[in-house]
Amino acid sequence: MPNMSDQLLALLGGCDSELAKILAGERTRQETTLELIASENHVSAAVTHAAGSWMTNKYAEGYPGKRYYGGCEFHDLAENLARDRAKQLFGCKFANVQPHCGANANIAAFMAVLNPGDTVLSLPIKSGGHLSHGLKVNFSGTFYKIVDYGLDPTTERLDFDEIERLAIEHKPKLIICGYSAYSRVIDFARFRAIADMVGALLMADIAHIAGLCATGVHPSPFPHAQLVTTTTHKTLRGPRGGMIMTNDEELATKIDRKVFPGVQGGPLMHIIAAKALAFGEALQPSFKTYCQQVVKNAQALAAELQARGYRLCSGGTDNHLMLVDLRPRDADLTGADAEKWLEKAGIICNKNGIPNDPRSPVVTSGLRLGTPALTTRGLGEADMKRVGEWLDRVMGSKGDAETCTNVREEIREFCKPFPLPH
Ligand code: DSN
Repeated sequence: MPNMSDQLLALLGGCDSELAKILAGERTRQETTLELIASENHVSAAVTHAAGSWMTNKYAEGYPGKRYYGGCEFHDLAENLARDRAKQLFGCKFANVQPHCGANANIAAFMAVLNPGDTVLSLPIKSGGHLSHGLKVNFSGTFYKIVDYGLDPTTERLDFDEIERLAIEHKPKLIICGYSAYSRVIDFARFRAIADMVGALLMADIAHIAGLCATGVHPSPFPHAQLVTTTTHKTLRGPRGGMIMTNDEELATKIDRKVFPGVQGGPLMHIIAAKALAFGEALQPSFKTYCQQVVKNAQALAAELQARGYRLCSGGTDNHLMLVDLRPRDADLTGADAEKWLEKAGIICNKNGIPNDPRSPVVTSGLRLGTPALTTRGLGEADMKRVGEWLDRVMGSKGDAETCTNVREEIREFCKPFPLPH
């Protein structure tokens, strides 16, 4: 099969050598580094090229069969295919595949069920939640009354007694579960029981764990959550985008209206075509094996880091990510320094606050590490031991220039048998 990335670069080289150089540089960067950002992945060549296809040329405001523009015959087919595959994948009755991203999906979901000023109970970003779940400077914190629930300070896990107490006290209209930096299984049934107790709706934002939920590697939010939002590009390994799902027909109508015309204009039809393709890939048995390996790899990396003196928030991981408290290894080590040093050495990750972090969000005492991208490249549990050694060597040296250069070269060599999908 021809290498389509090479073909794209050759085409660009002929018409825009400046951009061709930038794209080639990024491909080499991805190919020669270890990607440990928990929210990133490497899509298949087919998804890359569907997302870069001529489907980008079309305006298709509206929904299949009810568009505001002519010429949508194939766009209707692509969007219906994406919707049907999403429903099959998650075992639900309705999917809107148009949100451009996870935050847009959340805006539309909020607008479908809330009025400005209504109360929402959610986990704040500083404890592992997402900014669109109620951060003051975000739309969510601006237009709605947000009540925070926290994690149990000892176990660093969800504290359902406290969540129930807050729900009874504040009577929220919406309770949100699903997080950006929480490494444990989410008990959706328990959340629904609390929501029902106070007459709230339950929204699960499964942006991070979508692939795991689709394959049964993490329990499904259905039938518990009435509203399910997600991104399509993290563990689900599709193009960058968002989606909203529900089983409730009345809610489905409201969601459609809030996505378009409520929040967005023309859908990104090239991305919707790529979503259809990625959902088809995720329906294959091999995708379940992949998701199982993502978790095994995360657990292997977690064990290696613990053996080297790092503390993992909540004591470990059940999913694709871990939150590493750096202080027990070195009290002066910050997430910001570690992120910078590791990048020099070819390991890409992000600094992350840990629960009750005494340092600011731009400094932090932690790192968030995830295994979806490395697992896509074919790395296994034994490789995670090596990754843990490199992480520790760089951080243990305090970013010493020679150590970073040596590790960078070792990683460049190590990556060769693990090419990106082209
Ligand atoms: N920025 C994403 C993440 O890294 O978790 C969430 O939107």
